[in-house]
Amino acid sequence: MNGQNFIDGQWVDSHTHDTFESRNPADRDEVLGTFPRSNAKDVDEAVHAARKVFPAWRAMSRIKRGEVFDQFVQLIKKDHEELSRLMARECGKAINESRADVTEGIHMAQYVFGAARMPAGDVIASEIPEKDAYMRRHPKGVVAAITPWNFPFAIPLWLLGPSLVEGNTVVFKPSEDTPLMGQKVVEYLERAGIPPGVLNLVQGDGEDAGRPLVAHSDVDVVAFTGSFDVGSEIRKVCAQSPHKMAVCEMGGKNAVIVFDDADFQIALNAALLSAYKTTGQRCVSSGKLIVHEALYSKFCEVFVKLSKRVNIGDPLNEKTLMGPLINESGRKKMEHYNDLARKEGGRVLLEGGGLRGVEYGKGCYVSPFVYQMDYTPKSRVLREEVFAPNVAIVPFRTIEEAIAIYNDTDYGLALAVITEDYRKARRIREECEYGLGYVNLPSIGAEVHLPFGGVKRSGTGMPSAATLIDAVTHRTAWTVNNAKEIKMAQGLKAEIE
Ligand code: UN1
Repeated sequence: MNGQNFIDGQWVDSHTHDTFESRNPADRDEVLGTFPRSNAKDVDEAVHAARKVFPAWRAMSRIKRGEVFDQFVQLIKKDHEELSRLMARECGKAINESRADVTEGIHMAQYVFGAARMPAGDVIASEIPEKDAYMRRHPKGVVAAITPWNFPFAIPLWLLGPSLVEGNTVVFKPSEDTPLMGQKVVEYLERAGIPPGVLNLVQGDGEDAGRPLVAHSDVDVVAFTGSFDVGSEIRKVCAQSPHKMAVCEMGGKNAVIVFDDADFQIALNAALLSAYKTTGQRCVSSGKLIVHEALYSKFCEVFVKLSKRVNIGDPLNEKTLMGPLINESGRKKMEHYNDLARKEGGRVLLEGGGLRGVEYGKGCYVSPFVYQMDYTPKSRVLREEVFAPNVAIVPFRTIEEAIAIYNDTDYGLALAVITEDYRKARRIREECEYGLGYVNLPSIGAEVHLPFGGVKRSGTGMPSAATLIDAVTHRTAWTVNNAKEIKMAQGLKAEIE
């Protein structure tokens, strides 16, 4: 298929007339489509279209804007399976997880449709009895949404849903690894009735399309999910503008903390799911298992035994747990960290990394790499994100040690704690640095109506998903005097003498 940009309600090619391909990471010979390699001129047209229609979209009833998402849900439900299969082919995500990704997108659309009928502000008390005071949310204007390939349906919905229902217009640039899913999101929103110019799609890479979009003077908010390096670049660019806000969800170095009283089965399953779902390519994946010394050797033994049984292969096979990594640089990065783990003193329990051979030859397949690692401060493999199934199992003795091992990273996104003791869980809750905490669960599996975001290098502290509303709206104060004379707060005299 020949993909296009969507600008001001029209499907158009890029001014560059240049294109790029989307290939199946499980079979690099399969081309899913070609897409426009857009440049600053395309971006400018898209932002211009979004700016032009903003007053009309803002003036529309919030409930009517929400109804677009009801229509969208109805269309997506009919094509759920087809979209899931396309996603599995475009990003290599196992089919069961691809289905869950589409479902999560549906959930976000349902959420914003419902939220459109909920209060758009608050009634607030005043010092003056005759004064009525309100907090009213106003849309900010044009939102640039830049999304990753690993949740190519759900995350666009996380960003587009709240932005659009609150009355902003959007320029959307999906990852260059999943342009087809990006185009699908827009096609369905168009069919659901989004008016021309309200949602614009610009395909392309970060350098030629993403950069001018972030820098554009008519963009008010940049909502981004992706790497720390790109996110911090975006924040710098936005900081140079007098008004622009950056909302960035970046990486994580997450962990599962297993206490000595843990339910062993829950601990194992939580660790396996956190490490291997999406082949370790979630920002909430855990490559650091912090395990109490009393359980350590048994845990290592069983975890490795089960890691050997992980089904790796075709994402469309129902039994597959791990599809391929997204691309060759993902595989190189994993191999780099496997080597680093050895250099930093890791004791390898399960050799893993790139898989070759007939079955795997056409994709970037990898197998789990598992190692024991004693904690040393500043260890890079225990602090940096790998985005692949590279798993360190680290022993600890005291809860203070577990907390220190968890916190010793520049990231602070997700943690899971496995214990039957509520006091231990509570200390983890209070003393670890994270945005998402899970008790007796894996570190993955957010729900759309909860905040999603992290601290430190993981994010700007302005969560995405449903709570993105705080970033895409201004809280305005609106005060009304009902008295026949002016009365002032703070005891200010209201007469001119
Ligand atoms: C991400 O990995 O970028 O919590 C987001 C989860 C998902 C979202 C992950 N719903 O696992």
